Amino acid sequence: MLRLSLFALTISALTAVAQNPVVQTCHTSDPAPMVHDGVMYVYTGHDEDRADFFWMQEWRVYSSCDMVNWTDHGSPLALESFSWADDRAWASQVVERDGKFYWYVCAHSTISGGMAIGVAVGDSPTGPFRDALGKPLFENGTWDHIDPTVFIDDDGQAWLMWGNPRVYYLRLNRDMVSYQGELGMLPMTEEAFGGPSADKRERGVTYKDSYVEGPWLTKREGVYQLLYAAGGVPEHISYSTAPTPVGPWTYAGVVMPLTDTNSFTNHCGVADYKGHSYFFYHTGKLPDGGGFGRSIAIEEFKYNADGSFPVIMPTEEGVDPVESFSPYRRVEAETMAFSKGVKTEQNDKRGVYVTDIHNEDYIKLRNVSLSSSSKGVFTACVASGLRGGKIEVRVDDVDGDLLGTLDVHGTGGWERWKKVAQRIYPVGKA
Ligand code: FUB
Repeated sequence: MLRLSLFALTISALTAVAQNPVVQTCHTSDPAPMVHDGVMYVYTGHDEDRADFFWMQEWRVYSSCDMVNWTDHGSPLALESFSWADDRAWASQVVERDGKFYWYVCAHSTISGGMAIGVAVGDSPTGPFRDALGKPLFENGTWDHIDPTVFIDDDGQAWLMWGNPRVYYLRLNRDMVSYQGELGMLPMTEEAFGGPSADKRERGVTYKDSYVEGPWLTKREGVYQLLYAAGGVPEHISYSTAPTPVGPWTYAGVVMPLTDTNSFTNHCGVADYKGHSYFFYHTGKLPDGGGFGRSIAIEEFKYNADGSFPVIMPTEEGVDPVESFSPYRRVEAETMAFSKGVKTEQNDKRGVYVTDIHNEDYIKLRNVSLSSSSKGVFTACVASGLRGGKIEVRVDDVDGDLLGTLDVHGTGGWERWKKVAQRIYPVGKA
């Protein structure tokens, strides 16, 4: 059994197969993408293993430069980061302004006894983050206050929206941690959302659709778009459009229809990156997944000519790489296109590392630009409190050509890290 901290030269040039779910080392939910400095980040919730409710305790962040190989940055924000929060680390979103990163969350508040909207601030997209206020940004004792989405408009006005089963909003001040004016609420009408919100629907009446939760506010070609989980349980994703953030909103149709994703919730985020448009959502599709064990997934899509959303279906294949992956540099071991068996953990000394490595487990990197002729050296930082093991580097498949084998001996403890290196040979020469 091993722990791995970094690969200095790494693995394979594997070709396309399943890319969804994006993370296999734990359950991730409620994805919120953010592009910063040429990097795609996705902020997620964390469903506990074998949970029977959304007993969620922390938020996580992953990053990628090619959309298929994702680096796990661990959990820089958790319930403990907020003195007032004790439960339900539910959906969140991060935005950058003036060099600072604002992470809007919702959690159960010990102050009001309801759900509250909070905000953490950090100097980098991966933290560290701290509670910006030491108290919720908004709460009033009800359970409606979940799933914040944040959007900075072209005129500099930042909008915060959230809610289940109604959509609330606030105009944020430039400091991003205070607001002006009163709490607003969108009219939850049939015209705006295809039907009234779940609590107002009449029995026996068929509606086109209805807003439930998980709003994502964005703007395209001057039109505001609000995507959201819709239709009750199970949820699909729909959207509405408006000429201003406060409306009037008009129902615009279904974006991701109901299919068998093994999750009765869905929650989306949208981002453009390197000339492509991406739809982030979640399913229950890990082998041990389900309604309380969700996993983020991504689909690429193209907007219709008029800027409207096409219908986007969940797939296992997910997205293609947008550029190749160079292994000739330091690559964190917790960078993966896909993995089997392994987990990630973090501590203050080591940061994030790969652990729980057993025979036949693997980590796959995709679209790796391996030189077909040159030799290299594969270096890993490892720890093993037992006898250690072997790390094989293979191309294209777990049974593909062997490039080299790194022998890892016991290092004398699970926290005793050691660098080990092995020459890597061109394909067919190991
Ligand atoms: O993750 C907990 C809750 O489930 C979120 O806040 C909702 O959007 C739904 O995905």
